[in-house]
Amino acid sequence: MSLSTRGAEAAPLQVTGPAFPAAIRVVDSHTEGEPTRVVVDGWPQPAGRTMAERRERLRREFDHLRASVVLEPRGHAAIVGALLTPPVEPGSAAGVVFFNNVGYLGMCGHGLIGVVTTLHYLGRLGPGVVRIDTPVGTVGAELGADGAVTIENVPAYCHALDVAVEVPGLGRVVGDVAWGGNWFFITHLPGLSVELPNLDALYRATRAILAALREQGITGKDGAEIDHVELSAPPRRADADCRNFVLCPGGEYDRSPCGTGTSAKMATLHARGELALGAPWRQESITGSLFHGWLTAGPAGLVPHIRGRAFVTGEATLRFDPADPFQGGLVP
Ligand code: PYC
Repeated sequence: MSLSTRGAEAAPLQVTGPAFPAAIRVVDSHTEGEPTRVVVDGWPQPAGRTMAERRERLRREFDHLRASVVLEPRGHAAIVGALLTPPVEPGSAAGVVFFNNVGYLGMCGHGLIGVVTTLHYLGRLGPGVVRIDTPVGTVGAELGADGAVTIENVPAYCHALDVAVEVPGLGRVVGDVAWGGNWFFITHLPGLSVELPNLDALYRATRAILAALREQGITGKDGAEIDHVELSAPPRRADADCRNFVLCPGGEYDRSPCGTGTSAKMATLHARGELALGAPWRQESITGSLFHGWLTAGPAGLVPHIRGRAFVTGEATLRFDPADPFQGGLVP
């Protein structure tokens, strides 16, 4: 029997649709448990003078690549992707747009730590400080001699303290609205333990809060959509100040303590007079991993610093067979 099945009799059906490259090369890592997939080759560069323009071009022209790189069968719903671009600001080494199972992020703290660790792994970056442009501003990252990465995030701020939202099944929930590179509603629900065996209940509660925020028109500044919900809880680790559960926009939870979420949390603590400039904040995730954070004062406001570690878990060449019914990913 011949293994060749390509007979002249069966010309493949030609379906026109979005164009896929033959291959895209990626490097996978996790940052304190949360996965990042950095695209290192094969994805056409989006045009645009700013990173926000490039993110928009990605949304309009290359969304099929986002889905095919992140989703099953090549990935899974929790992966955050990172597309590297040339920089847009003088003094920056690169630009990056982060994306996930449903769309695009402003900034991504765990993702930036993953990007720096990946660039080091590829031999493109040594220990020291780099500036990287994102759609919400330029951020800094320092790779330490021990392999840990410290990011200097975009300025964070607390938009509103003690905002009440009526949530079906939960009643009146009070929380803070804060920016840390993405928009967060940060609250705590006594009686709901932040433990992995309790994931179903945590998903139900945070998804209900997110839906109620949308229905009741509770937003960030200038009507910006709040797309992350963060629950704070007492720490389990002796070396942590707080444990969290963070629901991300695609409906998945952050396995890391969430860099932008920790930034937003520190801004709310500062607004309450509970975290001084320079004071350490040790944020534990639901998986038990830890970010070290602190705030400094910058010309544009509070600058969050987050330190954590990422580990490379694999390298892959993704293929896009035109005959594959799931060439563009298993889109839910
Ligand atoms: O670390 O900022 C973060 C983040 C956002 C979504 C997933 N991780």
